[in-house]
Parts: sequence; C-alpha cells; structure tokens
Amino acid sequence: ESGERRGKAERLFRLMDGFRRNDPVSLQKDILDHVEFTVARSRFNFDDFEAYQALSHSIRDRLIERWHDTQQYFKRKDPKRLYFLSLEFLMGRSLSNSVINLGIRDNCADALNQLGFEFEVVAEQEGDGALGNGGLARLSACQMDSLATMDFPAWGYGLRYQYGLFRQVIFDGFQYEQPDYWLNFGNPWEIERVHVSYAVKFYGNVEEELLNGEKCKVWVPGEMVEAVAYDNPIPGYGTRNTINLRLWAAKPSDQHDMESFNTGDYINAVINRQGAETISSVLYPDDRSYQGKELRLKQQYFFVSASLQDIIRRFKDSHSNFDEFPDKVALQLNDTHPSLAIPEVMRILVDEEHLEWSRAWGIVCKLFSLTSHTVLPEGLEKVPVDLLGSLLPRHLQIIYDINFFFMEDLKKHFGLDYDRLSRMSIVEEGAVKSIRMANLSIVCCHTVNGVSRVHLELLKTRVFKDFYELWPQKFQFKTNGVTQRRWIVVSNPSLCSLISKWLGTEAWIRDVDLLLGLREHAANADLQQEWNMVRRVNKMRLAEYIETMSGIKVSPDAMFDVQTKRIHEYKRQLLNLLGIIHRYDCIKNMNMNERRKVVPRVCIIGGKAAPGYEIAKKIIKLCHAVGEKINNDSDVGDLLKLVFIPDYNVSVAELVIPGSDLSQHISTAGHEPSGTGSMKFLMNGCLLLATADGSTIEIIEEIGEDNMFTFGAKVHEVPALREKGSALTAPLQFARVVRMVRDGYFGFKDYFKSLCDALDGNGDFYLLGHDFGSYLEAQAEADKAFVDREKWTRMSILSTAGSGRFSSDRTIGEYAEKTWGIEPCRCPF
Ligand code: GPW
Repeated sequence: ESGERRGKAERLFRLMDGFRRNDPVSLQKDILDHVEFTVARSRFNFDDFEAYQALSHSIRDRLIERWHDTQQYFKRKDPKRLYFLSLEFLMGRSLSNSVINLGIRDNCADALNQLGFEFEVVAEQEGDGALGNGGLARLSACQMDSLATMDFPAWGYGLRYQYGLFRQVIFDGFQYEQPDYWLNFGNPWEIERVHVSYAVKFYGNVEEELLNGEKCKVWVPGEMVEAVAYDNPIPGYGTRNTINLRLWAAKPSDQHDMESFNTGDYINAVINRQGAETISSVLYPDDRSYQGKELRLKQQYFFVSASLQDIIRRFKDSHSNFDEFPDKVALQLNDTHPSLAIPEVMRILVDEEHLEWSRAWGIVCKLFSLTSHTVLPEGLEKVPVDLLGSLLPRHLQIIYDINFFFMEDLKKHFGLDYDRLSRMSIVEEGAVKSIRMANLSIVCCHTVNGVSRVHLELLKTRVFKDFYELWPQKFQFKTNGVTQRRWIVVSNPSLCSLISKWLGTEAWIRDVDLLLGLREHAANADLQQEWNMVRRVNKMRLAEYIETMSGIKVSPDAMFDVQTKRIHEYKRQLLNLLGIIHRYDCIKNMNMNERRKVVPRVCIIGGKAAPGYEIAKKIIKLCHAVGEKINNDSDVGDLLKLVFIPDYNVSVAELVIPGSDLSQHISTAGHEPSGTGSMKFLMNGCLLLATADGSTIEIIEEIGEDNMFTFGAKVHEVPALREKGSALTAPLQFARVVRMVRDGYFGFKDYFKSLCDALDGNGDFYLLGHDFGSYLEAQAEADKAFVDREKWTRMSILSTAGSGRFSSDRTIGEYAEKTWGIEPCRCPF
C-alpha cells in the first residue's frame, strides 16, 4: 500500500514540475506568494522586514526539499552517523549563509531588485540567533557548516532557549543586561515538529521489581515534561546535502501532574503546568561557571534525554541488536555539559533494554568522545550529589556503580595509592560531596580531544595528568577551525571575489588549502592595490557603524586596532587599555613635531561581561572612562581614538572583522585553550598582535613570525614568573599608567581601585606587568610596519594565504577519520 502511495506521489511531483526553481523569475513568484499567503500582506504593499520574511520562507522551502532528500538518502544507505551534542550554538543570521550555500545569492538579489528591494538591506532585517556564549558555541556552528559541506551523515542536538544570550546595553559607560526574546518576530529557519516529542522524567525514586525472576531497578519519576523538536536545516556548500540541527523546547506534559487537576483547583493546576516551559527558557550567560544550579542540571538532562530517545528510536527503526549501536552511532560531547548522556545510555540499556551491566558498559565505551575546552581545574563542572540524587536518583546510582568498577580497576593498575584514587574518583568527597563530570566523561569516552596542540599538552601534564598516565592513547588534539563560508564568503564578499579572481577559481570555498596559491602573488602590485581597495571599503563601512553606534567619528586612514571577544581577566582587555593609556600619555608629552610622526590609531574594543562578573564589568567601565578622556582631548585629535562597540555578537563580528587592520589575541600564555577569533581575522587579512597561546602558536608556525607581532611570556615561563611577582618584572611605564587610573585621572577612583590593587606587588596573577614592556615593543613594531604600505599589504595577503589550516573543514576531517569513524554520504543531485 505504501508503495502505491509513493508511486502516486511521484507522479504528482512530476506534474508539479519537480523542485522549486532558482531562476530570478521563479524566485520572485515564490516571494510574492509568501508575502500574500504566509506573511499575509498585500503583494502591492510590503516593507523590508516583510520582504525578509517572504524571501526566507522561499529559501526555507528549498532547504526542506534538500533536507528531505538528504535524510531519505541517509536512511537508505544507513551509514554510521555522528550526533553532535552541545548545549550551545551561536548560529547568528541564516539568510545570507543559506543563499550562498545553496548557490543562489545572485538570483535572490536579482529577484528582490525586480521587486524594488535590495538584498543587503533585506538581509539586515534578520535578528541574531544567539543560543550560546562565545567561542565554544560559535565553534559548534562552524562545525555544523563543515559537516554539511563535507557530506557527513551527522546531526546536531541542542536546546531551543526562548531567551538567547542577553543583549548588552551601555548606559553611562556601565553594562546593563536586557533579555533577548529572539523569537518575538517569528523564526522562519525552524520547523516545528509537533509530533516529534518525548516525555522527559525528573525526581521521584528508584524501586526494585522482579522481571522473569530477576531483580531490576525501576525509576518511578515525580515529574514529567514534554520535549518538542524544532528542526533547523543546515545546508552544505556545493552539495545537495542538508543536515539537521534539532533543538528541544520544553512543553507541559499531559502526565505532568494529574493530581492537582483532581483536587479541583483548576486555575492553579494550569499555572503549575505552564512552569514546565522554564526548563528551556533561558541560556546561562556565565560562560564557564554554572556550578550547582538546579535549573542548569535540569536543562542538561532534558536535552540529553530527549536527544537519546530520538537517536535510539532511529536506530531501532532498522536494527534490533544493541551490539551494533556503536557501529551505527558516534556521540560527541561538546565539553562535559552533555555528559549525563553517559549514565542515561547505561540506564536505558540496563533498565529498559535489560542488557547485562558489563555488556552495556562495553557498548557505552565505544560510543562517546569528548572535546575539552578547559585549561583550569577550577573550570571543571561538578554536580553536588544531593542535587543529582534528588533530580535523577537512578543516574546517581549508576554513576556510583561506574565509579565502583573504575576504582577496582585502578587498584589493580596502581595498587592502593589512595591519593591517586581520590584524585581520579568520579566522586569528590569533601564539604560538598560532588560528581566530577570530567572524570565521568574521561572514564567512559574512547577519545578525549584538546582544541589545540598546546592545550593537549596542558591536559596531559596538568588538568588530566593522572588519566593521561593511565590511558595515554585516549588523549589527542584537533586544532579548532572556523568556516570560510561564513567568515569570508558571507561576511566579506568583495574579498571573496578578489581571492577567486587571483586564484582563477572558486574551489577554495570547499577546498581551503588552495588559498596557499595567494602566496606567489603577495608582492604583486596589482593585487596589492585591489586588496587595499577592498579593505578600505570595509573600513569605511565599519567607520560608519562606529559613528552610528557611538557618535564618534573615526578616520579610515588610521590603523583600526581591534580586540573583540568575551571580557575575561585572562584575555587581558586590561593590558590593552593600559597600553592605550600609555600611548595617550606619550602623545600628551610630545611637541608638535613629534606628534606629526605618530601613526594614527582607532582602538576598538567589544565584548560582553557575564552579568555577575564584577571585574569584567569594571573593565568595560574603564574602557568608557578612558575613551571619554581621549576622544575629547583636542591635543590628540585623530591620532588616537578609543571606541567600545556595544552588544558584540556574530552579526557585529561579520562587520568588524573585515574592517580591521590589527587584532589582538593577548591572553596570558597557557590560558586560552585555543581561541578562534584570531582565525577569522587571519582569513580576512587582518594582522595579529598576539601572545604564544592556544591556536596562535600554530598560526605563528603557519604564517611565520615575520608576518605577525608577537610578545610576552611563554607557556612554560608563566609559573615561575608568577612566583616572582610583578613588582620585580614590570617596567616603570607600567607603574605610571596604573597610577593614572588609581589616582582618578579618568574619574571613578574608588570604583577602579580593585582593578589596580589586583596588579600590585605579588598580585598580578595574569602577568600584565611582566608582559607590558614586550607588549609596547610589539605595538611599536606594528606602527612601523603600518607606514610601510607595501610591507603591510604583503603581510596581510600572506595572512589570508596561510589561514587554510584554520578552516573547520580540516578540523572536521580529522575528527571524522580519527575520532568518529564516519564517512561522507553524498546525496545525489
Ligand atoms: F569553560 N570556551 C568557551 F573552557 O567559549 F569550557 N566557553 C567555555 O565555557 C569554555 C571554553 C570552557 C572557549 C575557549 O575559551 C576558547 O579558547 C576556544 O577556542 C573555544 O572554547 C572553542 O574551543
């Protein structure tokens, strides 16, 4: 019967003329159709936003066609699949990215033009999808793009937060947070799957039951919430493959709480039910510290449970033997946030599928791989046992059992070395007895990946030293990468055309190593001229944006010196600010003649501080206070400007990065696991001023020390320097600029006191004092290089040329081969 139905559908499809067509006239028809029937506006009268909605729905239709074909193809071929589990995805905008990956950008622009609209203006109407904090979350988004483009049979799973990362507003130089209710204007990029939903259980207790004469555990939950799927199609570039990012939203379950309805308190019962939705309501904004929050734990389990029910249902569609599960499924944990998946799979296999413990454990150990994004032991997730035991009583038992067997193994391996046993135990005894999610993950994952070479080194020698000694083969690294589709093709179209022109091909968009071909032209005067022209236009666009946002006029002749990333002490925005104060101080003390030789600079800083992170907030205020002084000083004029770009997010980055000359990646060595912003700037021909940390170590190797500005203590020097204290190692200028802040030169003396105190004497944990001297030298080098136009442009071209290794295509290729064991599965056109 279903064969007959299928035959009918195929005949009808042919009558309908097959797939949506992508010529400008067909696109126009589709847009008008959606204006009329989806947006419900008159085709004679609609505005830019409505044009955005209608175009997006037209693109969505095309994504859905490809999505269906891809999923059907995967189903038929039944390859091993990868499921990428992450609590955060920073997708940014989807329209431009989609039309470029579908290869129909120009036709869409034509179609809009015919209707009296401009593509760029229409694309600007879209909000920014910000379901994540920073690097970790944007990395997930870049990797999804590579997975789709490289035809891998993969899906992403995450949470559909109703409130994304807070919006940052600046008032009087202070950061305030506002809610990002991003679904307010609808979201054409998601497909609600009302029928794909699963019950997720919480609380309650564990009972024993007899099944065929054997005792087994049954979890009797106390609360039930429904998880509903929202699918976000991810199109690959230059392929029909379109994969899926499935995000879960919490809805009240019909079984949620029948009791309260029976008592007759109908209104309160309904209100209670509604509370279920809070689980997926808001993203935690404290990038890297969510210790001990019940709601966060609930989010993690909610997402893990729904995803695994979905994955196992799909597996069972065509398989019945769980021993085949690891041949068909790879589960990737993006940091330890989804690590409850480990006890959850054990629970399903043992309690629900009734497999023997040891057989289940054998399966689980082949399924999971972990990527760690952490360097500090304090940054590792811990869950208090009381909290876990009340929310997920059965999981706590399972974790104890896993730990019991692990401890037995350890004793066999190392003997009764109690210090080691207690360090490696999944359970931390102490004031608050807790579960160490990293230990749980390492015990169970077949591979633990670091995000850069030096990061792996730190994992091996410090953070996970004991585990490395036990299982050296588990520890690997895959240096992060970013997608050139978003970070060149979408965000810098004119550079994209220029690169294609000089390489004589667009193939680098899929095969990024081809960028190396630019090296041979780096000194070519024609390329240099065209290169500078493109960069100049991008700078003018950024200058315009700065003026609208801050009212500050900046000259595109100046060097645009940029540091944009989350505000953290270890990222050292404060070092940047102290350097700016020093530059200001120098200019003030110059005579007219000397001032003529100064290379004009526009210093640009942007980034959000976690709402509870006081020091980070003070750094933002200091930036404004210093800017206020400098920007209004007529002695200085265009020689120095300092601007703070508010609400830095993916869309703002797409504008800022192509317009930057110099970008700063100046973390204290050994503190940035990788860093991915640097790679985006590099691709766009922006020169880097950087410490040797995380991925910049590998960037230096790739493009050569001569093509960037490096400074500062090395990773292995940091511990000893810290012992010494900054009083001994800081240059005189350092004390002077700190004193200016301390003495209230920029106002807010009391407020900034704690910032200054932290830099004193034996404090200065992040070595600002020690690195200050070499930082100023690197800055002086940059000034010198900037006035040598030929040299600077060559360095800029060589930066782009050498950025190929930092594409997420390379990263994903390595994961696929070495960690996941998956192969491309390309859907025919
Ligand atoms: F705490 N990263 C992040 F280490 O953005 F897990 N959020 C986080 O919570 C953490 C790391 C964690 C970043 C790293 O700081 C950055 O160096 C790295 O490039 C990025 O993750 C992607 O790996």
